[in-house]
Amino acid sequence: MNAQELLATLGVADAKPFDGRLLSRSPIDGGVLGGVAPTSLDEGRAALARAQAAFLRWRNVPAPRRGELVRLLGEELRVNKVALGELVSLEAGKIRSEGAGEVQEMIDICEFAVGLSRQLHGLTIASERPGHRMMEQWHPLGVVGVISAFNFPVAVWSWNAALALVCGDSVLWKPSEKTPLTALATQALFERAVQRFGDAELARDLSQLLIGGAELGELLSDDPRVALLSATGSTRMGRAVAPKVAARFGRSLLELGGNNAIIVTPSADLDMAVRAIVFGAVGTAGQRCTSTRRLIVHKDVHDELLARLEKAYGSVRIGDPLAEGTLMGPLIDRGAFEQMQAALAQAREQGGRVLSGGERVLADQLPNAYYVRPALVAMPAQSEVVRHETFAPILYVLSYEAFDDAIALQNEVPQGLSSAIFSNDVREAEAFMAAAGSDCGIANVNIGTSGAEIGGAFGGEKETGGGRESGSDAWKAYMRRATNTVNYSRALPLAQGIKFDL
Ligand code: UN1
Repeated sequence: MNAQELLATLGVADAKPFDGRLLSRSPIDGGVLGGVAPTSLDEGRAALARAQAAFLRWRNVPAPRRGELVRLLGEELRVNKVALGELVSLEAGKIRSEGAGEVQEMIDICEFAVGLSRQLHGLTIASERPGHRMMEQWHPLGVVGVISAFNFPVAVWSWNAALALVCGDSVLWKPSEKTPLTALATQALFERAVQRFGDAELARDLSQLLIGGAELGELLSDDPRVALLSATGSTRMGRAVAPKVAARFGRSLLELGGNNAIIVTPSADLDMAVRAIVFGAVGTAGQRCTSTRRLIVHKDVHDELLARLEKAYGSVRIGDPLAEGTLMGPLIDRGAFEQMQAALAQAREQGGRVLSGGERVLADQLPNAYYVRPALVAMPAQSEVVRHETFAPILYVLSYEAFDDAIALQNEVPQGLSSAIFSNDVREAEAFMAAAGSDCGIANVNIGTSGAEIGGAFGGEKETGGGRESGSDAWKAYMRRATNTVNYSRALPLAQGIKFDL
């Protein structure tokens, strides 16, 4: 199906190309998929007022009932998985199974959140005073702003929205300007869930879209009604947004750049390592925040691993992401291609040797699309370019001799999202996960850096921003905690033994 047919299937009517609107282009061929009316600043302000009103209604709804709305959203996503996944492929250039996989992550988080809607519990705490009880409660927080990137154009909203909604919050979503159509389609599915909820008036405006540029991001950063701003994107974006939120003592949840490494040790299962490395470095054309960007290989297995990798890289099918057998689709746009080329030029200047790939392909047939061969680059050291996140399929290879040096290299970058080790030596694997091991939010053994399940808390340290979303207890960021002390005695003892008798 083409984009217009997919949008119609998904319930979006108003997405026809029109001059002066924000155009959505497909990275597959550079063609226009549709046009969307951008949200003006005034409209954004009005949406924020509606979001605040929706929060004030929604916070009083029992959490399991809030879960029902998210259950219905999950149902809509299940029914429309193929169509929405295909639209993700058209607009973001992901291969078919990764487009569908992204929608599966949305379904998964909805199911997780439905269960969570009956488990938003706090602790009961032993009081030091007789006849007293202490407890904590988790209450809804407010309006949650969500800023998302092109590479996970729909799932990032759901990781935030599914939790925010069961937590009693309302959501304002600013998707990437590069992927407005998938956002419209997701919004349409959400509206269907609202209609089926049984009390559409109550659920009105619980999640709204703000389509446009940085001025809308600023609105979310600056307005004190946005209690939590969850922002996914570059470290540069995070640096613009986070100080503004902090200046008004708002909360932010940041998912910024990653510079994820895989360490391959002498005992590693190289068959498994090769598959994990290729998926991590080449999957989504290297445009995941969890993409594998660095390989730290023990010198004893270096040559064999690289020979195998070069062979595997040579067999990666590049092209139309919707065609059967394609493993790597296009880069998102020309800018991404230029950044990749600039990084490769810097790598050469810094002593790197491009072992394979890096060049553009299919340019004759598709002059407005940017397909590349994934690049494998041997580096003499972890130089400046290696320490920088380039959102493209470039894998820098470093070698090591002593295990501690591998850990030091892994940690010696500004970012701290994901990391992995391939080792069958239990001491190495445990040391990698221990306090002095990987400093990342995600540290895996014998699986790669990307493709995390939603059940774990997702996010990372240092320039990655420190936020955690998705599973585990990430929901706590979307609620406020109240500590309650109840005195059921007839006396008023003070804590710490203080005497204050009138
Ligand atoms: C991202 O690239 O913004 O672990 C998120 C993964 C996916 C999430 C990626 N579950 O690769």
